[in-house]
Amino acid sequence: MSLTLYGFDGSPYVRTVKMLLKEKGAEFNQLQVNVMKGEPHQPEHLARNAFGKVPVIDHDDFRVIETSAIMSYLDEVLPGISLTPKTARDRARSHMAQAIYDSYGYGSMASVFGYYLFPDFIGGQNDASRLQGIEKSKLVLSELMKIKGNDPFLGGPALSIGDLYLAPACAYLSMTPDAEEIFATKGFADWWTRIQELPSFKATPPQ
Ligand SMILES: N[C@@H](CCC(=O)N[C@@H](CS)C(=O)NCC(=O)O)C(=O)O
Repeated sequence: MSLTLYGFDGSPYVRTVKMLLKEKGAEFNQLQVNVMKGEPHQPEHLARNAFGKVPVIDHDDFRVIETSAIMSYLDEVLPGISLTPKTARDRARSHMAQAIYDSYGYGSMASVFGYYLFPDFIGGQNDASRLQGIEKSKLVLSELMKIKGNDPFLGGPALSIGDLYLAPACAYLSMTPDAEEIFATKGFADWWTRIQELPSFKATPPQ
């Protein structure tokens, strides 16, 4: 069995996949496709993903693009702990977290952490978009914490794919002066402490 991950360590979506691979204890090769250098849009990577995005994985002769597909595929085929909750309701909670992050979270969070950490990549420091991003990120986190409720993780009692989606963008937000305001949401602090203690989180710092 061979497993190759295409995507560089600065990408939140790539880190989501790497955290799953670490949770599973899987062996894999990684080929750094650097988003900051525009490498996803070079012909070599466009042949892997015509939309010019990372991550991409090759599992033997089978290629998967799109983080949601990669995560559910790898969770199913790799041995180790399952990151898919056991009940239909907890699966829905994890899935809601993933979809909310994809649809409303990543873009708004990136307009905040990108402002400080990667201004050139997001087309320069735009205060209006950063302020809008702060408000939307707060809404996203407060809705996700409602989904979590009193459980330790977004999909219930155990770590699931939904948590692995949210963690990397929160790591970038935590490096900005806006983190305190965005993270003030009820329930977030406990979840964030738990995530930062995960060996899979510690083993995948952005570079
Ligand atoms: N829908 C894609 C989104 C992945 C994505 O946005 N990846 C970013 C890095 S975090 C990327 O490849 N950006 C390159 C670019 O847009 O030029 C997925 O779920 O995998």
